Parts: sequence; C-alpha cells; structure tokens
Amino acid sequence: MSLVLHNFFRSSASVRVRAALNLKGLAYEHVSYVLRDRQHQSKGFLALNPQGLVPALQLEDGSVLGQSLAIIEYLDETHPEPPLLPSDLLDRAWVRSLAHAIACDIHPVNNLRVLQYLGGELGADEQSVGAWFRYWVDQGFPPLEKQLAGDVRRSQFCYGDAPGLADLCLFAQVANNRRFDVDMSRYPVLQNIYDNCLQLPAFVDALPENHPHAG
Ligand SMILES: N[C@@H](CCC(=O)N[C@@H](CS)C(=O)NCC(=O)O)C(=O)O
Repeated sequence: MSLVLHNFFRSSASVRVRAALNLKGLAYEHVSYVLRDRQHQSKGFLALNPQGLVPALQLEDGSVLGQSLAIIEYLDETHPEPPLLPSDLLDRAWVRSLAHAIACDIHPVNNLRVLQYLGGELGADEQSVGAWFRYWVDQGFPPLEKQLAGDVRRSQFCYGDAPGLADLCLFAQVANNRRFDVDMSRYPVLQNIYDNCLQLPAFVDALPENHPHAG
C-alpha cells in the first residue's frame, strides 16, 4: 500500500504536508474531501481520523496520522533527506517557533469552521468575515516579519538556503491569504520567502490550484 494523503485542495494544513511530501520526493495518492460539503465529517473519514480535520496521512501499514506538523516531523524523522529542521537544537526550536507562530496562532482562528461559525450562527457578512481573517494575519505577521528581518540565519528561506518546516507553514499561509486580499506589501521579508518557495516545483505542485482535484 502506498502513502495516501486525505486532504482538500484549498486547505492550508494540507498544502504544508503536500509540499513536505514533494520536498522529500515521496509518492502519494490523494483522497479528497470537500470541506464545504462536510465530507470530512463523514463516518468513513471520522473512522480514520476522529479529529475530523484534514490532512491525515495513511501510511504503508494502514496506520493514520493527523495534525500536519506531527506528520511533517514524522516524515522528516523517517526520511531525513533533505532535512526540514536544522541539526542544532536551539536552531531547531527557533524554526519550530516560527512554524508554530503560524500553525498554532494564526491558522486556528481563521480555520473554515471558525469562519463558518462567524458567517452562520453569529450572522457576520462576507465583508466582516474577510476583515476577521485579515485582522488575525495582521496580528501574527508583523512580529514574524520583524523576527525574520533581524535574523542572520535567514537567507532565501526562513532558515538558510534550503526550505524547512517554517517555510512550509509560511508558504501555505501566504497562499491562503490570496483569497482574502491580505496586503502583503507590509511584509516584504515574508513575501520574499514565499517567492523563493515558488521557484521550487515541490511548493508549486502543492498549491491549491495545482491539486488534481481542485475546483
Ligand atoms: N492543527 C491541524 C489543523 C487542521 C485543520 O484545521 N484543517 C482544516 C483545513 S486547513 C480543516 O480540516 N478544517 C475543517 C473545518 O474547519 O471544518 C493541522 O495542522 O493539521
């Protein structure tokens, strides 16, 4: 059995894992879920991943892993080349801290179920939902921009000249920002890292619009 990625084309947590699999050169199959149709809440998917969130990666032995960062770190530990985290322990923690600033502090408040709750139960109109999304990005991105602008370890990517865990999270977030008209001119360092990711097929192939089941 090959690797199977349960995912949704537009999901940014899925984009992170797709790019990681691509960087590692690992082949995988897609099973796609349309989140707006609540396919990720189906009995079948909940049996695989009781958290009911995508992505989930089904391994060769049939076991299933949820949570994109756990999946990426598992892939990095089982397929160490190219590494997605630095070898130095302090630098590893630094890269994780950048990744978590996005994956733990920005992404969760802008997740589909949060936006749906705002637009549904709380009656927010489309404009307000967009403003909410931008507000939380604009809370999280300025400190990230400042941290990376002042860090000598940054080069083409968040850490050095090869992409890693933090770039996967940044790339997915910036790609998602496009849907909500986030003003990226405020974040030249982050935009530059995103642009550098776009030079690599591993990232381009992971974009929502290049997903085999996009639409
Ligand atoms: N912390 C999780 C987040 C996963 C997550 O929230 N995925 C979103 C798509 S990006 C999802 O499944 N949303 C479904 C929903 O909001 O109902 C991870 O990193 O994998």
